[in-house]
Amino acid sequence: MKWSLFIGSFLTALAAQGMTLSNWIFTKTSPDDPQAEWKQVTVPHCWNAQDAQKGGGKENNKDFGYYRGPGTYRIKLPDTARFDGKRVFVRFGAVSNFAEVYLNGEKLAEHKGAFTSFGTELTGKLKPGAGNVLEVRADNSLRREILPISGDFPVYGGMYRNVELIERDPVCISPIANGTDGVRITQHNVSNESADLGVSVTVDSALPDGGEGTLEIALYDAQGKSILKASKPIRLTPGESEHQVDMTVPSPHLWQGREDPYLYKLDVRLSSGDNSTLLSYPIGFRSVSFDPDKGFSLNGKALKIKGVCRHQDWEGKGWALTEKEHRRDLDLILEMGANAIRLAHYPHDPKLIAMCDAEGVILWEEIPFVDSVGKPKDPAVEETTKQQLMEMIRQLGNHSSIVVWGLSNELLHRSTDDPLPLLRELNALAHKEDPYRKTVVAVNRPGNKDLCSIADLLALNTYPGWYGGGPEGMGGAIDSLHKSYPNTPVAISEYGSGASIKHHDRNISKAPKAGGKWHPEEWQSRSHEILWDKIASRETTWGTFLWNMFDFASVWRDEGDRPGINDKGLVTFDRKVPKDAFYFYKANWRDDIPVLHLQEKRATPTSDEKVAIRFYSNMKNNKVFLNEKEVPGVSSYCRNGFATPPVALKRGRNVVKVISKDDKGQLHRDEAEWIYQPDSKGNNDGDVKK
Ligand code: GCB
Repeated sequence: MKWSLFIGSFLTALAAQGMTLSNWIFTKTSPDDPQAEWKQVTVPHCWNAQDAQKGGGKENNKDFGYYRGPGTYRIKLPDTARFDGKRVFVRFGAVSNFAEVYLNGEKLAEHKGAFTSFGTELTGKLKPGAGNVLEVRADNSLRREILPISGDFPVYGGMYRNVELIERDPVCISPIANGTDGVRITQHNVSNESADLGVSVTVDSALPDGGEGTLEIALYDAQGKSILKASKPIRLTPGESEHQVDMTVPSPHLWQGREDPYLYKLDVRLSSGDNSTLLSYPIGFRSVSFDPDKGFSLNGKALKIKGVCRHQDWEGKGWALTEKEHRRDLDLILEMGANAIRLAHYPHDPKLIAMCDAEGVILWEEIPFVDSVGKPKDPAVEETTKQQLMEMIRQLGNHSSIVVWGLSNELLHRSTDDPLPLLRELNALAHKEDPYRKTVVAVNRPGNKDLCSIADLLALNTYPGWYGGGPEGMGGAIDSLHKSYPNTPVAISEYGSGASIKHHDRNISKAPKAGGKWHPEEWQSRSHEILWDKIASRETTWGTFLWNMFDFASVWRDEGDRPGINDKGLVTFDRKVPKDAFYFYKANWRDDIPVLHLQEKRATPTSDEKVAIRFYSNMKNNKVFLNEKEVPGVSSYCRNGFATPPVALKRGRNVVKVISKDDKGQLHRDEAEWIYQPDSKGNNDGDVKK
């Protein structure tokens, strides 16, 4: 389709802040080429939704195996008549990983970094009428100065979060200051008695003398009752000016994580003559602390962080997710009973983070400083990395759920030059930008004292039971980390094993080859049972985050049941199948509902005549039946995991059933059909052979 023949039209849904621009046209060829082929796309859009998920890349990142290059989007803006007397801004949720913004061919802005928001003002540049064309030239080529430049996940390309057209009065709260919406909220000294609340507002005045205005801040409780109001007259300068209002909230109802995620509503209003902007924010008041011996506390109460890590890609969608996919991810995480997420390895969508505020989920958010920095002394690398950190903190810092900023992951793993001087600067910058949150680095080289002593907190990525040693090694890993850094609060930032739902071996007793093609699901269950046991019996971490909640794309991997995937997820890439290990955690992490799950349902047909019947249950009264006959001798073999002694299956179809009684006397059941075929090839291997 030719550009001249077709052009995307503006859209449509009115979002809280503005108008969402979703119907664009797109080309990978040069937009200056009159023969360029354009196609209609809906934003959020990702141009690697297919090719970055099929594998075939090389680990050294020189041959990615998926398209990394330019892609251009165009849209025709609405008739300017509707903006009469208003200022017009555009804000991009995220464009990967470099973007230039043009209006009617004139370049207005550019942005580096794939995960943070940015914007620009269109006022004064728009031609009257309906002919204005907004163009975004995106590019996800590898650029040395834009991290990440390493990692096992793809840097998908595209305009993959929402784009908003925002109207404002001439004197307004800036909707684009450093990609924020102009309001930064801080909280500190939070207790049952009071909380110090700071609201800093970037006002943008188009008046030649700046003018005057009033800032009004109002806090409402969850029932809408007014709690606190403050009003401050302000003198404005032309362009942007910063204004701060500090307040003390008396006797706040605290945000107590999953137990009680209580949110207030904070209204911020700017008025200046007839001009006004009103913005509202949910806010939960909380204090957190990290202790090297006792772990994490929320509002002075010890809280065991049961965390998972999450990447933001979905099968068939790449990074182009809507609220629906974020919600599904969070629902699965909550169903399993986790209370914390490490948002790896970059800033995630504020939509998901807002859901976590409301659900009481504790968050670790981080910048994409992964493995390697390439050339850290290059000023361009330093500048862009600092910018990514600053933008993350300013854009996401209003969220009560975020308790820690991650600065790096596994540095020195593939480094060329020394990344530590830059890491030190990042640590200082994080504290300057946000004096009230701690910093953390995730390492896989705990012996490097220099690296491990830079941030406030330390966390270890460790894979006993997968990349070497048995899962029992987790106990020693935690203990020796604590011993080496007795004054630093330590966490486990990654642990886990790969698993395919198509590979089965009921008798597996040691790890398969990590890089191999045979990843039986049962090993993931066996290893997590032991890993979690070691974790649960220790108080000296401030948290643990399993790797990973979901399978994710990993172009250079060729392991498990298909190329291009990291299958350490507890749920499949398409989010359709929770693996058995998901239910192990659910049975251990949920104490609010009865949980029962019969394992190895997919391990059929089987050539094993005698099998132990295993299940997870958080109930005490459990009975197992094989072909309607009760199997005696059920015993516990791990935390909330039970098994029968080996029992003989009959040839052909067998019905296995577990019935459990909860405290209220209610019965719960789970069952499966297993086909015993003595001649079936392989060992309990379903339809896939070793
Ligand atoms: C790690 C990395 C993570 C990988 C993971 C793995 O330590 O931090 O990005 O995906 O190992 O699965 O190997």
